[in-house]
Amino acid sequence: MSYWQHDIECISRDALKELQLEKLRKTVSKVYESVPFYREILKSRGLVPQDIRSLDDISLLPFTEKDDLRDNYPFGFFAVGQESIIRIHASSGTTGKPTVSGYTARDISRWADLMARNLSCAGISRFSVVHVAYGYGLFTGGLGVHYGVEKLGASVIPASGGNTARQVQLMRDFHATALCCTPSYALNLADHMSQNGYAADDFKLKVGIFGAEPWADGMRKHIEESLNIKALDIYGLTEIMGPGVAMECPEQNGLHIWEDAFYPEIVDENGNPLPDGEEGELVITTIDKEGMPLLRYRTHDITSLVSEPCACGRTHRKIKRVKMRTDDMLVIRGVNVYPSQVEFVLAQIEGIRPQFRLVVDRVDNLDTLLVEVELDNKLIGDTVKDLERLQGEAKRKLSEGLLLRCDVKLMPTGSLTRGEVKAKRIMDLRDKRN
Ligand code: DLL
Repeated sequence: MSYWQHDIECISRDALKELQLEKLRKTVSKVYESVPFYREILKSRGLVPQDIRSLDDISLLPFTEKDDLRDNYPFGFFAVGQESIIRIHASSGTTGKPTVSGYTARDISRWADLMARNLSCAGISRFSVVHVAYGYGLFTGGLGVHYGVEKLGASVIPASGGNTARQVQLMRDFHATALCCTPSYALNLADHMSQNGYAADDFKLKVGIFGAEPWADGMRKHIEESLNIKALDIYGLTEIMGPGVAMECPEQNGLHIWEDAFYPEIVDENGNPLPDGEEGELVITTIDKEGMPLLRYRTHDITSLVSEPCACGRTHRKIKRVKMRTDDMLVIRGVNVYPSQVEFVLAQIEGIRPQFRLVVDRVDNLDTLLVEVELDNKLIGDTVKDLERLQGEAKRKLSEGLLLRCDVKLMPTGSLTRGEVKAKRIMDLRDKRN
């Protein structure tokens, strides 16, 4: 039996829009009553919730920025009292205070339901054994996926992150059929398997559900080949819910964003709405949340909306895979560099893996870029000459691809990720030099 909720996932676009408008109006009324931040902005614009009469009226509503959440840290955006909140998550907050998200019992149940839909979309059923190696804790990955697996009725292995050797053993012994973790950790698991003499046949894995960080098609190919699985992309963020806001279906050409729970928009750098198909920043309004509903949240993730019908039959629009964030861009000696460009170039070079870190520094007032990149384990044991040639090739291709001179350091397999929550792609030391 599958969890596919045909009525809602294949609902007609007109019925979906009607449902969205009803939920949007409820959400606006709720935040107007309960969240001073929104009430004050709406009042200052002379607006009351009843002014939202059509979905297009969403453009009357204010954007919410990560900084607004920080300014109201920790609970200023909660729309219910603490007695109604049953769980709190927070994102790591590498650049300041963490951003917090609070969930009511209904929110947790809705999230589990959406996650069950996501898993079902990947072909998982109650006959599946799902190994969850996303971190459990304040990070939404572990618990978010976990509750979805239970709701679906599959068996969950709550492995959390770390201890790769043990994870591989558990996956083999418990006959895991699905793996959920970050794509960079999936690569680590695959390496451990091949380094320790396991063959793909030793495992029953069929599908992987990977997300929480950008990963391109080169990385997908690498993972699919080494684990002999289908690798699907899952998107989400703490502020909006956690994993499961959007999920790739087996067509592998975009992620369905669940429009019965989220209202997506794409905007340009000035916040002006862009039509479907055009690339810009994803903005999400939650239309089915009680604990912390957000209006027009600026995700800073760059993507576009796909409105063409999908062969899988689901009618919810898709987002293209998120390759970069607006705030990911590095400016090095005046040249704009995105980590996704580096990943793209590295994917074309035999002998290295799409696992890298950009170290930016300033020497004698000049910016420098060092790309640390992991060697493919198949190359271990090759001669120093081979390594020198590989380093030279990577340096040349990166310098050409980025239009920027850079250095390359080859790193041992597995040295850049150790199953922490997410891969850290950028180390910018320039701030320390000022
Ligand atoms: O990463 C939630 C999550 C957990 C998603 C497990 C998928 C799987 P945060 O820690 O709040 O939440 O980080 C959210 O991560 O704004 C994106 O920039 C990035 N991100 C998440 N999923 C993807 C993805 C979780 N599939 C931020 N592709 C988001 C690219 C992603 N980037």
